[in-house]
Amino acid sequence: MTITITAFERSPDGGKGLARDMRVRWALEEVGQPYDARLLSFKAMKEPAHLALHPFGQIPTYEEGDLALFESGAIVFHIAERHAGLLPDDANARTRAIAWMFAALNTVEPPIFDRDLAKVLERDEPWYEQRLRVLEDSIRKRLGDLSSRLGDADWLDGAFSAGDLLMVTVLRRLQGSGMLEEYPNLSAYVARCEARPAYKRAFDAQLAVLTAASTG
Ligand code: GTB
Repeated sequence: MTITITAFERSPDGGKGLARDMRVRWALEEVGQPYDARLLSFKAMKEPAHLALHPFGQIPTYEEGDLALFESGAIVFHIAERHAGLLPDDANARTRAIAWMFAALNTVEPPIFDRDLAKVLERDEPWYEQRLRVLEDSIRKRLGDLSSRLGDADWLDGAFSAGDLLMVTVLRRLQGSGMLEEYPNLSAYVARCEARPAYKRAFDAQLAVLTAASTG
């Protein structure tokens, strides 16, 4: 059955692979599932056809036969459940990998997301610098704890899993901020993921969208 995901027609990140279709593309590449990408403008995302798939008018979505999904975490979880390669077979290890998926999205991503938002929306506020400091302190606390837990292991818990995949898509948003670079084992962890052939294929696919848009 053909899998179709949605992605930005023109990602505001300029091809850095920071939009959330990247995690879905990467998960599909890890498990060897081919997919099509339907590209959407910001306008099309808010039109009824897309709102029927995604109640908040966002990307990514995922369609496969009569299944339509939204929320990148739910999509990655679905892919990991259906195909070998992203969740361990052992029941306890599998549950722990799922806990890391939640940790990435619920514990580590929120202050990183809030910082990105503040940098765009709150830059002119008189309290901006103070707010930025508070957010960066929260991020450093998460990174410090994560760095201690990872130690010198390659992955968060045993073999590479969907937990690592989501965590790294979250950490990548900090690249170049200086904060991630304060934790050499986390920088190396991100680099290890970026070196995976499946990651590279996903990255190239999202970049090709932008290249086609700028030459077309
Ligand atoms: N919780 C949802 C999920 O995980 O799927 C969040 C989905 C979401 O935020 N989608 C964004 C979107 O559709 C794109 S990924 N935005 C359009 C809208 O809301 O109207 C977020 C994103 C966008 C841009 C960058 N960037 O330029 O660096 C990074 C991440």
